[in-house]
Amino acid sequence: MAHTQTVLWSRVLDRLEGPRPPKLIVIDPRKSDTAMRATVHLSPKVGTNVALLNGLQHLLIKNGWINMEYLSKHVVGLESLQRVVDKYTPQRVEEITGVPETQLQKAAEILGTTSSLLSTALQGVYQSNQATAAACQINNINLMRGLIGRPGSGILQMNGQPTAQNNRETGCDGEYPGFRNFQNSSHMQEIADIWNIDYIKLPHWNQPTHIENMLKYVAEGSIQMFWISGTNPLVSLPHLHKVRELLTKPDLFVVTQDIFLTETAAISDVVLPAAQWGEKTGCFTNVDRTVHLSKKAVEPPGEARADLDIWLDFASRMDFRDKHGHPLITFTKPEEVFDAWKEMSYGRPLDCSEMTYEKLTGGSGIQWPCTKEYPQGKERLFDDGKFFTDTDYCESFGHDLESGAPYTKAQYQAINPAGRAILKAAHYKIPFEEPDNQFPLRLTTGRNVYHFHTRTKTGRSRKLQDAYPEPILQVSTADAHALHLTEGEMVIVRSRRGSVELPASIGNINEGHVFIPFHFGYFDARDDRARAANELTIEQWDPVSKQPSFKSGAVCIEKCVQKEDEQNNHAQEEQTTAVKRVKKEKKWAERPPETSKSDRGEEPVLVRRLELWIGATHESLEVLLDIYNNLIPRMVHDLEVQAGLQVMCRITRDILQHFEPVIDKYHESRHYGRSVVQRLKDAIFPAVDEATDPYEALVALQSLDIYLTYVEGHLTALLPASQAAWDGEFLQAISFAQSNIQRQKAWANQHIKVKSPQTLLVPMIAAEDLNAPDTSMAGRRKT
Ligand SMILES: Nc1nc2c(c(=O)[nH]1)N[C@H]1C(S)=C(S)[C@@H](COP(=O)(O)OP(=O)(O)OC[C@H]3O[C@@H](n4cnc5c(=O)[nH]c(N)nc54)[C@H](O)[C@@H]3O)O[C@H]1N2
Ligand SMILES: Nc1nc2c(c(=O)[nH]1)N[C@H]1C(S)=C(S)[C@@H](COP(=O)(O)OP(=O)(O)OC[C@H]3O[C@@H](n4cnc5c(=O)[nH]c(N)nc54)[C@H](O)[C@@H]3O)O[C@H]1N2
Ligand SMILES: [Mo]
Repeated sequence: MAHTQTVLWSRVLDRLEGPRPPKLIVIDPRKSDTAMRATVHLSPKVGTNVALLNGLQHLLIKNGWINMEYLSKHVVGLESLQRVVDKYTPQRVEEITGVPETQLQKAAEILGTTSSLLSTALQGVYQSNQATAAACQINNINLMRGLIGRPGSGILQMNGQPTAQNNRETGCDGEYPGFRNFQNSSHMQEIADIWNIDYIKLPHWNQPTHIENMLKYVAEGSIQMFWISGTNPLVSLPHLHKVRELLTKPDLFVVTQDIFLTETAAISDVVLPAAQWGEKTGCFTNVDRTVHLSKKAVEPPGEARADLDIWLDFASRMDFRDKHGHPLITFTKPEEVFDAWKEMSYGRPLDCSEMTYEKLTGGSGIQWPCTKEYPQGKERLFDDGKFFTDTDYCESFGHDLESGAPYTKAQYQAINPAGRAILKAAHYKIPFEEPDNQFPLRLTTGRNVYHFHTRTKTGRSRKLQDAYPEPILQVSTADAHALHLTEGEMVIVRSRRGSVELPASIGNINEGHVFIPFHFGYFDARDDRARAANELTIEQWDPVSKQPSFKSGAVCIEKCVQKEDEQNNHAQEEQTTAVKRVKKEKKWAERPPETSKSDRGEEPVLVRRLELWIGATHESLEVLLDIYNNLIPRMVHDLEVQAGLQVMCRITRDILQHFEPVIDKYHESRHYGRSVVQRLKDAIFPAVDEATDPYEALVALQSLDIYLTYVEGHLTALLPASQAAWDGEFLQAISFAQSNIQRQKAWANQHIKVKSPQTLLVPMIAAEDLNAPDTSMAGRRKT
């Protein structure tokens, strides 16, 4: 906080220096400037936040320091949380995190006995192992104590950048405008209505595509143009070697929109010069929901234009239309955009409908919600213990914290929060890349107060640059000693992904850990050393938030100066070669597209794989009919099943009928699907003439269930494809098929359940061959 949230920190310092100073608990593997002021500094191993926070909750519960009255009225999930944190005794927590038991107890006592509690977290949580799971545990602590929504108490789960919060609010950061839930069709319909577009044109089959997936699509070639605005990925994304390779692919067209010629701009096909904050008008939101209006102070230099003007120009050239053929985007200046946003925010938690540019001028901003009820904004949220968790209102149904899979509406309703907060529990899991003999140290990366991110601005400010002129490797005194390192000595740091060459700075970090600030790329480098922290980092991300794990990975250190007879160690930067490569390979980009085609030889034949998938779906349905007609009756002698089979055939034929127009429209190629489906059928349905054993009937029904899952998988993929194709009839046909395959699965499952107890529990005359090594039905039949 002392380095990165300097406004918040100055307030903390005020209190610490004032009368009745509060107690400060800091959790950080480094003895940071924030930790220097802590009453208790817990210094866990990088990546063990969940274990530590579970340990604190364990002690809160064990000591009866939780507010049962608050919990019973306003919170759900206490029992499952209790079951999990029960396992995190101080002793076990010490084993996992390295934090001494007594320290943990001291911190828990402060948390458990304080009458007010403000919690804040940032990237040491969100960019570390189990990011979302850990962030939830912080919320849990305030909730268990009932210390939220009152003066002096609350949770500041911070955003990093001044514009990060409003990005999230408006839907530029992996979610939908106004905290709308993509799994809630009325939320999606609201957006479509406000924009006056057809519902199907709103992509909502999933959360928006996150950056690592975008890079994957670049690699696969399905993204051919990449527009980068207001970010400098060639310094800030993990595993830079790979990012550089991808963004300099000869057939990728890269547009960069920035206020400076960054490392990323240097490899781009087109650079759009943007105006920066003082040169344009717009709003941003603080962590306490205060919306500020920032007015243009000076004209942008040269050809630079405000981002908004660039987007609007693009929109008008693209001639985007709404469903009535009118221009989709009608606003021309920031205030009109703000008015449109007010409409979009209406009725949502962040309702700004009563805000105006006029109200935002002169004072010090207004907190949302700003509505008829709260025309000057609302100071405090959750003061009534009501949370935004109603099924129809909530932003998300939540996720499986370990796998990241979104919960369904039904799963959410089973928790039934109905306006109560949800305690989410999680067990500690070890990080993906743990140290080993080859890479024995834990890497973490982050910031320094003098620089902002990739230094496009602070690197150009003489005072700031001089205050912190180059990156360092922070290493513990013990490790430095073991490696015979001296302060300022040049070292090479290696990971499985790359290496950097930096001077060492010794002390104030846990043993076994190293820290590198990620600010330094290559735009102002004076030599050819690799020095960006992200040369080393791993492209892993949190399964829920999709934020990269910048605080993770294993590295080793080598001295630069070797013994006399050996060559000195050196880590060479790759940015310069990347720029040269682009200049050479992307020559086509400077010519008109016609020439570029012939330049690349013959036009490649483009194939779309939808035809294959439709063919395979069709094939799987035809074979399903075969299975019903031929196989099942031979294996399941059961009147109830026989009768049901007629129904199943009818349902399947119905699906096929609805599917026909799709085949006609998009065409199909059945060859590939046919060979797969035949192999599957042969594998799961043994070749028998007639079977009478009830055990075999059970197996046959299970095989049917597997087969139906195979059919269903095709539909799972076709549904989002039909949405992305903006084809309502296609979508209808697939939805129809999905629900009707579901019906068939329900039928098969019902019969499995009916048969299983009799078949599995009641002893029958021993079929010796059940123990034979070949346990397949066909095999047993032979013996
Ligand atoms: N001066 C300055 N201020 C900034 C920025 C900047 O670049 N420069 N950037 C802004 C932005 S966008 C952001 S996101 C914020 C980031 O703000 P912070 O999150 O405060 O900054 P970081 O340095 O990334 O990480 C914070 C601390 O997390 C610790 N840490 C690392 N791994 C772990 C772990 O596993 N567990 C725990 N408990 N701690 C760990 C690190 O040692 C580090 O001290 O700063 C904002 N403010
Ligand atoms: N290893 C490691 N990597 C990290 C992190 C870490 O802790 N460790 N932190 C991560 C975090 S939290 C963040 S937020 C990212 C930051 O990563 P980036 O967003 O890539 O870093 P910035 O340097 O802020 O890049 C912003 C770019 O926008 C430009 N710019 C500034 N104002 C404007 C404007 O008004 N319009 C336009 N079009 N451009 C403008 C700047 O010149 C700059 O090139 O880095 C991430 N990367
Ligand atoms: Mo950030």
